[in-house]
Order: sequence, then structure tokens, then C-alpha cells
Amino acid sequence: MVFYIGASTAAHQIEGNNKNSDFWTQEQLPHSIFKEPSLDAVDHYNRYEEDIDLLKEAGLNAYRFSIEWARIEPEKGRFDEKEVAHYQAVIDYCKKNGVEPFVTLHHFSSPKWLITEGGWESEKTVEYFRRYAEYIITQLGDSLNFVCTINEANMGIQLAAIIKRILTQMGINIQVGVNMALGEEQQVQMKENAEAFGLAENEQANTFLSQRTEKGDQIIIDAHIAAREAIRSVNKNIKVGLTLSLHDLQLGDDSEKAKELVAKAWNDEFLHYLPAIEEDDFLGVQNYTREIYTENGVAKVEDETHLTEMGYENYPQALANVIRKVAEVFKKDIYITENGIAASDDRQRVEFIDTVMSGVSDVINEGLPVKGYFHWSLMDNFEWQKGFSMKFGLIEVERATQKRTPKPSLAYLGERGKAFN
Ligand code: GCO
Repeated sequence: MVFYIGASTAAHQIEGNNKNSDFWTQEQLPHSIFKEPSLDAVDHYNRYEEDIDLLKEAGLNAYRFSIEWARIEPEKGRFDEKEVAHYQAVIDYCKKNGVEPFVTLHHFSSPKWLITEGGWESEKTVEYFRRYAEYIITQLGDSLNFVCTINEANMGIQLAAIIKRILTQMGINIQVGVNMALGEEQQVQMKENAEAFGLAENEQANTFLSQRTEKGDQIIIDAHIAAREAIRSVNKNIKVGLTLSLHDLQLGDDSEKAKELVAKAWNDEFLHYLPAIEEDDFLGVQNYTREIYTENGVAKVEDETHLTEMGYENYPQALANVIRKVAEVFKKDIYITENGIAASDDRQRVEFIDTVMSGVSDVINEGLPVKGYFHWSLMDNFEWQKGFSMKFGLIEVERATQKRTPKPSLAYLGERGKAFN
């Protein structure tokens, strides 16, 4: 059984000109929450062959990327065969080069029309997503062995918890969720979104990255299950899973309150999804850091020199720790589908990868079913609301010319990956 050692990307963050998507619309708003628009991103839509060549030449054998629903179904019920052909070409190019394609069907961005229909707080989305998954696997499934239905199904829940934590720290105690009390700026943004998506004036645009309610969380779970069954009905040979963003949760003191907070956080971001994924073929684990809980909540990282450019702790040991915790209760295959560091100094990335790969080797030697590692990300890209300021890539991209320059960390990952096959 080959161990997959590769890199991950996401359509909206790298392809460019994703004009029928919800985030493209939001990026253009006068009071956008996005620092800058994605525009042509890093033009991967046109340069995917060059990028896959660089991945392959470094010794990597797998590429995780997403298919953009907003390209496949730009209007409700209308499927674009030209875009299907584009992704078939990407898949074919991977396979021609001995690179295993790991495809994600939804990576945060959605078709604009879906948000107009209620987005990720509307039960209709379950059927819309099932239908999209069935269609795309009917078209491309014979070329695929691994499909992730939804990237970071728990991200909306995590974002809601983070916002509630920040507001509480600011002494603002409001109920997080739909119709929450909003500041003036948020009210302007909400109005602009409602107009852009054709919603009622005070109706929230429920994108995948808006704060998820429990109802919305269930809709995502139902959408995953419906898509998994649709994929299997079309092609039973495909291995199906989803990915979750998971923290290495640690106790900063031995108070009962800290233990209670950690237990709740772990249930919210992982354990409560177990019934929905127990019939999956694998789980995609995505980890970037740890969170230390004391009786007062998540502890602030004292030493600022240990922060990544994203503002959280540079703690590569987190990955092996979180895999051990997942494997205690999830007994199917585990793929590390995202792990990386926002760092302009690539030496930090090399050090990060060194510690991470030693940890992956340790958990495999402990007998845990870890079958692949995908570094986030193949190339510097559009980091959502932060724009292009964060450097996660193994490949540097000069956006003015779209010139690619592999960083030393790309070859280093390829070199370390050899030990796994
Ligand atoms: C996520 C997404 C990626 C991010 C990456 C770096 O986990 O948020 O899957 O799209 O860009 O994690 O933050």
C-alpha cells in the first residue's frame, strides 16, 4: 500500500476568476470582509500542468485539490460540461504523471445562487449538494480513487466559537447565531450582502464561512451523508470521506473547569461528527496548532516569537498528538489532508516539516492507520479574508508575473517523504 505524500490546494484560493461563486460576490462589496479580491489568484486554472510538474519533480506522489461547484453548476440546475472537461484534464494530467488525485467536492466556496436559496442554513442545500456530487462523480468518478465531500465540515462551528470567545473577552455577551445583535459596520455589511444575494434586508448570507448554528451543522452532516451515498451509488470503488479542522487541545491547569472546556471543545469540533463518519472510508485530519485551556478558557500564547503569521502558535508537535486522539475512537484510515505554516521565512517551514514528519513516522510506528500526508499548501495563495498576505506555499508565486519559484521546503518534503515508501 503506497503512502501518499503530497500537497493540498483549494479552487477559489488558486484558480482565479471564480466569478459565479459567493466569495467572488462578497469580495466586490463596498464594505467587504475580504482584505482584497481574489481576481486571477495564482492562475492555477491555466497553469495547473506547470504546478503539477513541480510537485512531481520534488518527489511527491499525490495532489489534493478541489472541484469548484460554482464552475460546474453556475446556475441552479445548469451544469457546464466545459468545466467538467477542465477538471477531467487536471485529473488526467495528475495520473499521466503518476500523481494520485485526491479531490474535494466543496472547499468553502459555493455557487452564488445557493446563498440566494438560503445557503448552509437551508435544508434545500442537502439535495442540491447531493445532486452536484452525483453529477460530478457520474462524469469524473471512473478516474478517481479518493473523494472528500466537504472540506472542514466543522469550520462554521469553530468560527462561531471563536467569535463568541472574542466577544466574551470584550465583555460583550450576546447569543451567537442568526439575528445576533450586530455593530454598525456589521449591519452595513449584512445589508450589502442581502442586496448582493437578493435576500431580505435583514437576512444573513449563509456562506460556508458564516457562523454556523446547530441546525446548519446538521445540514452539513446530512449533505455529507447524502453525497457519500450518491457517490457510492455511482461508483462503489471510490473511497469517500470528509475533512475536519482539529486542534491539539491541551490542559493548562488541572482545574475541573479546564477539563470541562477541553471536553466540550473536542466534542464540538470532532466527537459529535463520529456517527456521521463511521461509515466513511477515511477521515481527512487538518491540523495547524494546539490550544491550551485553563479554567479561564483558551490561554494566550505568551511568547510572541512562537507565533506563525496567522497569529496562532507555531507548534508542529500538534499533528501527532491530534492523530493519536482521533485514532482512539475513529478506527478507519486517516489521511492528513492539511498541515502547514504561514511563514515568509521558508527555513521555518523546513523546521516545521522536519518535526511534523518525525511525528507522522512515530504514529505509524505505533500502528496507527495513517495512510498519507498532504502539506498545506502547494503554493502561496488567497487566504480568504486575509487575501494574499499569508505565505503557506511550498512554491512561491510572484503574482504580477505569476512566476513560480519552488522553495527549499518543497524538495525537503519530497526528500522526507521517501522514507514512507
Ligand atoms: C482551512 C482551509 C484552507 C486554509 C488553510 C490555512 O483549513 O481553513 O482548508 O483553505 O487556507 O487552512 O489557513
